[in-house]
Amino acid sequence: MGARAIKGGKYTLYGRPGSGSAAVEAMLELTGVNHQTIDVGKADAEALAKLRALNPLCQVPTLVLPSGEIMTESAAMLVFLADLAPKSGLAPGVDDPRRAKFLRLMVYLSANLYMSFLRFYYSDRYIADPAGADAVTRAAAEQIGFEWRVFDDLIAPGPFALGEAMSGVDIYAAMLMDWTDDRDALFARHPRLAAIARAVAAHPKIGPAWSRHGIVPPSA
Ligand SMILES: N[C@@H](CCC(=O)N[C@@H](CS)C(=O)NCC(=O)O)C(=O)O
Repeated sequence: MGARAIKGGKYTLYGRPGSGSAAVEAMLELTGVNHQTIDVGKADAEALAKLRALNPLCQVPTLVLPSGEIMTESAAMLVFLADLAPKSGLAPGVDDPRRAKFLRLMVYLSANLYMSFLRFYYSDRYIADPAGADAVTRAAAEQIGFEWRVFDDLIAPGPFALGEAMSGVDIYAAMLMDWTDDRDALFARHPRLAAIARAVAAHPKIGPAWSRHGIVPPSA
């Protein structure tokens, strides 16, 4: 299938407010591809069964490409969609010297922070003895703090993760920042992260998607 077919057809994003589908929804808006979103309520057995048939992990985001192919993994979707719209500058091209850092940071966020948030919010899945779940949550919170410190160091000097221009990394990171338990403390410790969260939320095509997902930017 050629690039035109990939761009021309309709994408279907299975998501849920406040979930990892927020960044993918924002990217679909930014790249201007034809798409629809389907909300999968946590208690909607029928919708969950449909999602499970597409993605055995029954997780959102799950993206159905125009070809019918199923895509899971938020970071992969963001890179894929940003690559479809090279003029958007949301993903440096393969020849761009910033490409390696772009890929590194996208996978860093997915493999580290996203996973730590899953331990934080779904702690009972990570320990056989339910009595230990609180300890898993506390350890995840510590790890999240550490991983934001490392991220902040990696993106210096800023203002955006890759320098002067916003990219998919900033959008992905801004969504994950919103999941941080004590956001005010995070933003006080890391003003560069707060600035990214504000700039991403202020983007006219991202703001509406953020509102649908209840993402509130930090005050100035
Ligand atoms: N590695 C996946 C993780 C997706 C994920 O865990 N999504 C959460 C919502 S943010 C979910 O659907 N959880 C429901 C469940 O696991 O039961 C990605 O990056 O897309």
